[in-house]
Amino acid sequence: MTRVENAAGPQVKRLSDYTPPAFMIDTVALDFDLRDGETKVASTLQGRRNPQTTDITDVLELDGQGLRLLSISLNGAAVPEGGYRIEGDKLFLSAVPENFTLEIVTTIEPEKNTALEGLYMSDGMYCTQCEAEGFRRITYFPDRPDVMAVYTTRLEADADRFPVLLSNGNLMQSGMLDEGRHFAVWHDPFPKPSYLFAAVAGDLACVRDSFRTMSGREVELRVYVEHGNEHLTGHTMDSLKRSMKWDEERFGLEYDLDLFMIVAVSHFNMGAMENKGLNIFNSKFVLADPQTATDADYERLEGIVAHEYFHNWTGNRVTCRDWFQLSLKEGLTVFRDQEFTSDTHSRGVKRVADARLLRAVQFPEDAGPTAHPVRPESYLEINNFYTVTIYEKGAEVIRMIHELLGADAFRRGMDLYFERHDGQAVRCEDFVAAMEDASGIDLGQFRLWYSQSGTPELEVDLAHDPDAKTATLKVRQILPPTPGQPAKEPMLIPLSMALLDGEGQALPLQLLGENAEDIPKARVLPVSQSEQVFVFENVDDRPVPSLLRGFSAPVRLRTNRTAEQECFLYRHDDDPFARWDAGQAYLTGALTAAARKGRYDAVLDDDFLQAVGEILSGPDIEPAFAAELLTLPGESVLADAMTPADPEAIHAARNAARREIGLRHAGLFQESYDRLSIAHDPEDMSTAAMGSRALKAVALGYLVAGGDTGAVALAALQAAAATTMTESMSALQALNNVDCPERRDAMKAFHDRWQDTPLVLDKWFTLSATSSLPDTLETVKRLLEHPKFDLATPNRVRAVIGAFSSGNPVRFHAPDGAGYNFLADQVVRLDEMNPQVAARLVAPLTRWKRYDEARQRMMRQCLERIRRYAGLSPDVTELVAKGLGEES
Ligand code: B3K
Ligand code: ZN
Repeated sequence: MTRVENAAGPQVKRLSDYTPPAFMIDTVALDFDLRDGETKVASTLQGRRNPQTTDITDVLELDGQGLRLLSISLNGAAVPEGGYRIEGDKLFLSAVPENFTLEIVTTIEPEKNTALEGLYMSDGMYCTQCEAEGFRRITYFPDRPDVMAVYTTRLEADADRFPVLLSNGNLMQSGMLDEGRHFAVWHDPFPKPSYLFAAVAGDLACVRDSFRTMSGREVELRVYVEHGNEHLTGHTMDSLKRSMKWDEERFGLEYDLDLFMIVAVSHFNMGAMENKGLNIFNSKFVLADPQTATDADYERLEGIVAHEYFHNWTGNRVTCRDWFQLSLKEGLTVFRDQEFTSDTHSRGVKRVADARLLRAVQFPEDAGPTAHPVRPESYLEINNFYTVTIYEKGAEVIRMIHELLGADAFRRGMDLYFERHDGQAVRCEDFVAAMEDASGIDLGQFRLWYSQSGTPELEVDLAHDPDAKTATLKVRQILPPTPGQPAKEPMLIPLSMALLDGEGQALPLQLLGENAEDIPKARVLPVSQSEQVFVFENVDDRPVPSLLRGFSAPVRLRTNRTAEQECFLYRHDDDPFARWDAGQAYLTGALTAAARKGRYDAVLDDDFLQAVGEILSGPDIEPAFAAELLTLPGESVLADAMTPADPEAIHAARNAARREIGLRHAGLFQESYDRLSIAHDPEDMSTAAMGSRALKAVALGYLVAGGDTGAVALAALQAAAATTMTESMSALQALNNVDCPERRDAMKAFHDRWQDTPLVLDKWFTLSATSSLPDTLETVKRLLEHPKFDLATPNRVRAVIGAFSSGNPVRFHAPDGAGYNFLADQVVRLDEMNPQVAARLVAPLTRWKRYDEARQRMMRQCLERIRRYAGLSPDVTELVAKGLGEES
């Protein structure tokens, strides 16, 4: 499909320009005639003037991109040439009456659609992706989420090649036609915006199951996959059923159609899509068995299945008024999937994993040139706003509301939100108002979390007065400037805290002047001013403050705690997040200090090393949590804490710390490894078994890092003997940065074994691209010539180019700039084909301010080189402009 751009160039859209649609569409009847080389789409719209608007225009505005218009008729009469005009991606139809029927016939070429938006082909099947603005690539339509209509869809195609014809809702009719063709008619009774439309036509196998809802309705569940993959759908089906049950139990939300379908496709720009009743998934998040998917893959798959299912209420039944409100559905649905995982597995471990992600990816975004509020004010290309800020920071904002209101009031708020807005397209503000009204709690100041970008910094210092027996917490919030927001208002930051005595016991927290009854041992301090002081009474000895417990707010915490106190908390804090975080704070301090000095001996204190030993030998610690405690901050998190960031020094410091830990505790790691090897069935997918394997992988990693000669052999043996992908990958990961014949042999054996299984081959590509060995960039360039490399397959692009540029900082930031140039070349090459995926790759180049002058210059040059390229997509244009500091 050729890209047709507005003659005036892509336009910036602003929230402040929002106007309601002049016309609403009540029903849509679509008829797809799917034929090789040309698909004809006939659309019949029943519409009427929007009673909610005073706009008296008689011009109906439709979106359309890359369409060939065959005919257009209004209320049964062909519209003459002068009755409409097409300008760029808009069609303006004049003289539209109060009520109307509009019939439009267009043709499209799904075979040539490499952007994978709208209707396209993947491995010989037709499928769609309409969010955010893909529907306009199918037919002319008011392609905006506040136009909600009831859809009836007829699909017609060759019966042999496309025996399965699917769309949203319920199947109404199907049958054979002449010339070996057949048809199916689907009807979705729930009004929906166009972005939730979906259609699929292909030769697919179907796995069926069913779910009885809480009101006793039987819902049919189907998972469609390529023939031969049926046996890989078990975890998807199981996750779906558990999600359906959980949403009933936790939120009282029941599924509303009689049928729920998931279709797996190999070519997909992201993870999955929540189309009403017909979710379309990247096959990576559908297909799994212990031989081909790791435990981490199982967990991700489960989380994504849950997320898409939960969208049925938070997203589909109540949707967004406009795309500035994207976090209304995404932040809330991420919060819901996080809660599902926490209730299903380990809450503490999930909280740590979410915090890790936020710090590694969202904090840098919020600190860089693409920083934007959870509810942005403007955009050039909406696809660029499916970000960790909208999703993960958005979920943190919901979580803070949950904490401020308490679980019961939050639930009442959810109920009120659905009562008020079911079937509507609304704003983040409407959600917050429902929460306020249901709880009686004023969220006025809290709303700044939606409008102010950037990560707040919380400076918390403790002072103890032994004479007055008081402990004073001085809290300061610093709100760093971000693009377009030089100065900010103080925010409401819930700071969950406790004070621990020398034994690690929490002390009663009696605030100055407070009544002495029922004193809690943990509190959430409402930090609402730039500077604030909280005084606690009756504190005899100097306590250690346990801060930001449960990661109560998405902020950067700075304290006056000593390294010794951090190690103390790492040993004793009873809050899993705070315990883990104290360790991370200690490690970040120690490793960045080593990196700054360029000294890589004795990076870690004996105190910390001892604490590691206690974790390994301590009996009462959940293995998955122990694995988190023992995992050092990633290189990107460390880079974020060092100015200017020195990727090589950070890599060296982190390696040195790993070596020290591995050497010091070789015996304990070996013991853990042996104990965890014998105790479990490698195919047991329970939370406990997965946690034990995570710890075993950590142990193997440290054994190899410690440099013991036997360890490499042990990892090689594990790779050779592995019967599951988890075992196989943990061995290969342990070997991945060691230049040895064992690594080469194991990688070759893995490649040869899995070369015909694309999802597993992607793992080989990623391992190859993320090795920190010096010749990795050369390897990556060779990978692009590999017969199985394909620029048209987003999973593969991410597995090679994305993995290298985002997951291999030391090689990507090579001092000669070769990594940057490589990425710039690939972005330009891919942009012609798939702008959305190309734009995703640009981010690392935009963070140049974090590095030294030489790197800054080279990174900027690469951005400028990309910008000079003629015909650049709006997607990449926007990110490059922001990267170069040009505001849109
Ligand atoms: N809503 C989709 C994402 C659509 C991305 C469009 N570029 C998946 C999800 O968040 O559940
Ligand atoms: Zn989502």
